Amino acid sequence: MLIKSAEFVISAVRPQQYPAEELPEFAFAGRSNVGKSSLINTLVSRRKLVQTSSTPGKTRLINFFRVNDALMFVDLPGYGYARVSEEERLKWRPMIEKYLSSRENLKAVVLILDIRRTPNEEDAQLLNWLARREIAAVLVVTKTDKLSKTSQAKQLKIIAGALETDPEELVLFSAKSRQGRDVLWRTLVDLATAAPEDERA
Ligand SMILES: Nc1nc2c(ncn2[C@@H]2O[C@H](COP(=O)(O)OP(=O)(O)OP(=O)(O)O)[C@@H](O)[C@H]2O)c(=O)[nH]1
Ligand SMILES: [Mg+2]
Repeated sequence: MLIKSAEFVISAVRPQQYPAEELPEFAFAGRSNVGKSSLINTLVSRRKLVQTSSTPGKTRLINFFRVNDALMFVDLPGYGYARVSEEERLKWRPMIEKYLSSRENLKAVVLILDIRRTPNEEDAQLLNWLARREIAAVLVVTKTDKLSKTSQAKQLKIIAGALETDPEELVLFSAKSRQGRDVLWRTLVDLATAAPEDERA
């Protein structure tokens, strides 16, 4: 995918702050520090469009980015970071659920997982929550550069098992080597251009 433009639009907390629902939208979700913001930067080939950090809990608001004037990417705050205050943790769920359940233009949620870790209860809960609302989920396993090919294959089985899916359903990704960038772009473009259910022949 050739990126002609990628720009920050707004940081939102409340629905009134969300931008217009005029472009196909993708939200990026996952555990704190899993690599959500890095993945977006890799997709848009901008090193610093989205702020990344080795300190977990960096992204606290819902950040909207406009790509090629054709798509909207939404960087969601990560879940499960123990050291954010209880107050912030309690705000997370309603803020994210409100966003996910209200966006008419949301095409899919890209759920990002760390190849080195077994998915936890929160990952599984989010996936189930999306399935119940018939929101498409794209499963991406990132940081593949951290493991050998043999360990990767082993982890993929464990991750797929924990999420009750097939290892083939998982997109392998690395912000470091850029593995998976083209595959993920193709998946997103297909989802963005697919006709809505009721318009299909
Ligand atoms: N080796 C390697 N490191 C990565 C990769 N993706 C992200 N990282 C590192 O992981 C750390 C967290 O990355 P972020 O992109 O900020 O993660 P995040 O999920 O946005 O984190 P929060 O906003 O805090 O939830 C940073 O130190 C990144 O450099 C990857 O594919 N490979
Ligand atoms: Mg982030």
